[in-house]
Amino acid sequence: MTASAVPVLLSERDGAVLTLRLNRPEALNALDAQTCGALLLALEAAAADPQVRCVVLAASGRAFCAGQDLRDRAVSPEGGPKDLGAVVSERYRPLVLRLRSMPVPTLAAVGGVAAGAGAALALMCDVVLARRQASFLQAFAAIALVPDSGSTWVLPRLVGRARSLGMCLLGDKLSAAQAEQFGLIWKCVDDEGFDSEVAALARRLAAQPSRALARTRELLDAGATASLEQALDAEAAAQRELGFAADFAEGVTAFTQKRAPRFTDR
Ligand code: T3D
Repeated sequence: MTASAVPVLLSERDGAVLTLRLNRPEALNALDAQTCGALLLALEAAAADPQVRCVVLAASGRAFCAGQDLRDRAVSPEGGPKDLGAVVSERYRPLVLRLRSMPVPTLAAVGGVAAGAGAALALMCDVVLARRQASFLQAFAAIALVPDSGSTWVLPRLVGRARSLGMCLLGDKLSAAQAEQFGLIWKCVDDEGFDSEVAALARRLAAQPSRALARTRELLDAGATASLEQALDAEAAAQRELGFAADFAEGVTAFTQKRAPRFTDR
C-alpha cells in the first residue's frame, strides 16, 4: 500500500461501539482537510446509523492529535496567508457542532499529546479518558493564534477562567494526571489498563439509554448560561419527551423485574 492509499481515518465496529481512529501517526495525527472531511462524514454516518450507540474518538501512534496540520498551512496556492477565519468556520465548526450534538454518547480515548484543535475535539466528547503518558496543550499562542474549535467555550466551562487563561496564555503541556485533577477530563488511566478501560467504558455507554444521555448533554450545556427558570423549563420539556419514550417504560419495567434494562431508543 502506498503512503497516499493509507486511510487517514480508520473505522472499527465492535457491536454497538464505533471507534473512529485518526490515522496519520507520522504527523502526530495532525488535521488536514482530508482528515477533517473524513471525520465529519464518519460522524454523520454514525449519527444516522441506529445500530451505533457509542462513538469512540481515538488515534494511531504515540499522539492523539497535534491540531491543525501546519505543513498544510505554510504556503497557500496564491502564495499569501490563508483566511483562517474561513478555515475554522468551514472545517472545524461543523466538526465541533456534529460531535457536540451526536445522538449517542461520545468517548475520547486520548493516548498521547492532544494539541490545539486536537485537544478541542477530545474535550468536546462527553467522556475523556487519557493514558497517563498523554498531555493536553493549548498550542495556539505559540503560533500567535487564539484558541479555536470551541476551546474558548469549553475550557472555562470545564476548568474556570483562571486555569483556562493559564493554559492558553502560557501554552504549557498539562499532564493527564493534572488534567484529571483540574476537571478537564474524566479520568487519567495507567498505560497498561488504558485500552481495556476504554473498551469497557464504551460498551457501558452503548448500553445506556442514548436519547436520555443526549438530552442530558444538551441540558447541561444550555444550563451553563440559562436562568434557573429556563433550566427548569428545559428539564420539564425533556422529561415530557422521555416519559413517553420506550426506554423509560423499559427502565421501569426492568427495575421492577430486577433485571438489566435493554434500551433501544436513540
Ligand atoms: O490554521 C488554521 O486553520 C487555524 C486553525 C488552527 C487549529 C489548531 O489546531 S492551531 C494549533 C496547531 N498545532 C500546533 O501548533 C502544535 C504543533 N506541534 C507541537 O507543538 C508538537 O509537535 C507537539 C507538542 C504536538 C508534540 O511534540 P513532540 O516533541 O512530541 O513531537 P515533534 O518532534 O514536535 O513532532 C513530531 C513530528 O510531527 C514532526 O515531524 P518530523 O520532523 O518528524 O517530520 C512534526 O513536524 C510533526 N508535527 C507535529 N505537530 C504537527 C506536525 N506536523 C504538522 N502539523 C502539526 N500540527
